[in-house]
Amino acid sequence: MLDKDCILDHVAVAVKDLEKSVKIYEDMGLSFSKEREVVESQGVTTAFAAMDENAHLELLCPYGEDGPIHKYLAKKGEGIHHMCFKVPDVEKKCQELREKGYVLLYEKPTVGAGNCLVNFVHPKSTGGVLLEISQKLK
Ligand code: CMX
Repeated sequence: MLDKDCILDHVAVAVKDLEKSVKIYEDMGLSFSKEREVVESQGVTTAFAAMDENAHLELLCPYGEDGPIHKYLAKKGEGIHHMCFKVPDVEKKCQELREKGYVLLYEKPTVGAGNCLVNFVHPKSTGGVLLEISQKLK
């Protein structure tokens, strides 16, 4: 269990060249995990760097011509793509949000990067910011 109901887990940036972007944030002083995780369901390769004891920077790079990040880059170019909040129970949180009128992208949470169960709140219902809700799996 988390000691808070909701904490910032990561800020995600859509990028065209993963290693070039890793270098930019290393120049800022962040240290990246050597591991690059492929999330097949989203068509992306990711790189993570810790920003503090909870929050990470996630770089998202598409590896094909499908998926939301490829589409986002084609339409908007590189930049901040979403923010992710970690909660103790993602299904419960999504239900609470639906009851408040927010639009969840998936009926059921799906497995995302870093062995987490995730769902997303559509940017049209959050004032223009795509929000990810995530629960760490054991
Ligand atoms: N932030 C803010 N607005 C966004 C957005 C984003 N990341 N992505 C799209 N939008 C906006 C567009 O600007 C557009 O607005 P207008 O109608 O005003 O032009 C609208 O949403 C629809 O955009 P679209 O390009 O037609 O995109 P889609 O509706 O096909 O998809 C979304 C948008 C959010 C449903 C899709 O990106 C999605 O399913 N995202 C969730 C999954 C995801 O982002 N995965 C990334 C990897 C996750 C990870 O591993 O961490």
